[in-house]
Amino acid sequence: MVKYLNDCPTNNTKLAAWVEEWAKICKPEGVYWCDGSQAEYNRLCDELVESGLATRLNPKKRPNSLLFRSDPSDVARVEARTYIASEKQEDAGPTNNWIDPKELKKTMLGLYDGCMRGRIMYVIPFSMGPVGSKIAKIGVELTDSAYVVINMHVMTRVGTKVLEVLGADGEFVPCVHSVGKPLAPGESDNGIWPCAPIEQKYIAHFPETREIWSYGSGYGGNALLGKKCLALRIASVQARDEGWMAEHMLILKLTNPEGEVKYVTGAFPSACGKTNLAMLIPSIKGWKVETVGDDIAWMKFGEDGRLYAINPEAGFFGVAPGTNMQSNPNAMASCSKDTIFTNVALTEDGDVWWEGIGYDAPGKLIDWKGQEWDQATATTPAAHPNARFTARAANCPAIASNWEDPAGVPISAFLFGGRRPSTVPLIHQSFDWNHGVFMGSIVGSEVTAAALDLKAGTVRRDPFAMLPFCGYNMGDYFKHWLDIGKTGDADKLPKIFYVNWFRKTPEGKWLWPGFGDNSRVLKWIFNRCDNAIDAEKTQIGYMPKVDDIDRTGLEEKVTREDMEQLLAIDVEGWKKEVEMIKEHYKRFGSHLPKELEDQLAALEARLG
Ligand code: SAT
Ligand code: MN
Repeated sequence: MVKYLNDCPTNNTKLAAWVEEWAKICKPEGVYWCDGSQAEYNRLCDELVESGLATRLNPKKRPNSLLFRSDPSDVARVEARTYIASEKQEDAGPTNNWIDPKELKKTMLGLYDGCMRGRIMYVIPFSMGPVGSKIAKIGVELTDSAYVVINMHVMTRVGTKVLEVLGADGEFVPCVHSVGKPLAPGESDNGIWPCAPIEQKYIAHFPETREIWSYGSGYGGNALLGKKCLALRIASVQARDEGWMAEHMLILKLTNPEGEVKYVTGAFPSACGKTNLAMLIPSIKGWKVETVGDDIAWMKFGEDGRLYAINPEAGFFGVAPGTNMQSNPNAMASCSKDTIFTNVALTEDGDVWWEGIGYDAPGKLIDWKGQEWDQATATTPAAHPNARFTARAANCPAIASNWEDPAGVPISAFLFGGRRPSTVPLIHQSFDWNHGVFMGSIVGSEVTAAALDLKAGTVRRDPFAMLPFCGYNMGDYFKHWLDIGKTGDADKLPKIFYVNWFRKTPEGKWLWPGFGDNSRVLKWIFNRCDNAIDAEKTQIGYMPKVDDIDRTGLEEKVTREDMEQLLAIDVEGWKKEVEMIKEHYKRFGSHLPKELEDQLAALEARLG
């Protein structure tokens, strides 16, 4: 017998039956339908504090904010336990883990059987995108984690209003999540983050049936199923089938001194400063950058033939370490209140601290493992390097006033980039759409000596920054990008650019200051979108002339000679790059589109 803790608020019989079915499998103590209200959020926060899983921060320092410490084994997405269980292995492609869906379901049903004993099953109806937007999608997540519920409250739009849009026969993506730690009668978590051992963790996607099953982890992208699982892996499959785009991209609004506005999206591998770029404060006078999204963009063609983007999320799940008043004051403001912190350090006066916050630890701390920590003697970091803040987008001072426009915003430019100390210049623009798709397909970051399994100087490719997030064969995903170019009108499609903030001199000195000064490159991009400025046609694409990047006020930091280096074409380096791209492309076998092979051959020919 399923026990319901509140009345079923939906007349969607499919949804009600699905919840009942899973309650019978997971056997929770009770089923609770989330309404998405502030009262519900507050109540769950209080319960989490009472149970010892969360610490309430000093309201004078961080109003309405909590700190969680996860299990040390449950601190990040686990790509090795993330699966695309398509019917055919070929459809998952060479970059995804695959298991036969029948076999995986059998294994996971064994784990789900009784997995919520002693816990509540929360039913979270959520909308990815503004509620009711034509671009938005509805999901429903079942979870036995109140931590997941409060994070979903911040990261998505949750509750009754979503059920109203769903109606009696609307479609939803079913998402099942359990921390995988049933409780015996009388047992409690005792303040310890519940999760299952690594070999029992599964983050599973069934692209044909558009289902998400997650088991054993309570953390981030493993557990907040609207984010990477739905908004990227499942949505990328839907986008392919329906002719739109689900991308791992920030969205920013750029206004020039004349008040003209353009919207730009950008895909960068992790640790390339995507959140910082989305929230940057321009160093050039009269220009304004505002944030629409920092992680995911869903784009559809509008009636005028342009691509319109929405941010499917409602909050930021940002990396705390390294975030400070210099690198990202807007992110600092976003997490100044109403924030859920995970795995940062706690100060004596009930505030948070992390490495790279911009000041020394104010006295002794409690580190992310719950141990006393003293900066003078510490040998391990106080905050986990992947410690996070979950903050409301509405609390970001740079959030664009129209960030929730259900119609989306029209995109003028796509940016790609990675960490490339050599070879790749500060900025270059594609000749056309297909050349831009080529650029996206070769995105990557140079491996540093810190990654033991890879040779320093080699490039770890992360096409379109989608490597862990594409829900189908990545070769077919390249083809989908090419198809979008065929559907769209060349004049109306976004222009495509490749940026590299990470160029170094041969001696290892950074050539470009980055952060707010990236606005200087955005200015060139803005003007190129209007063809308001000429560019030089080079072997690798269109490029600015040395004086075309505005260096006003930066002349000493970045000299004309530095600029020449930043914009130089390293023909030998690019020839080596071509060989590396050949290796990279081999992986996709017969799924690699001919157009990309042609692009590579053309680049090789242009290099001479
Ligand atoms: O944990 S998340 O997947 O949400 C964040 C990330 O890994 O980029
Ligand atoms: Mn991301």
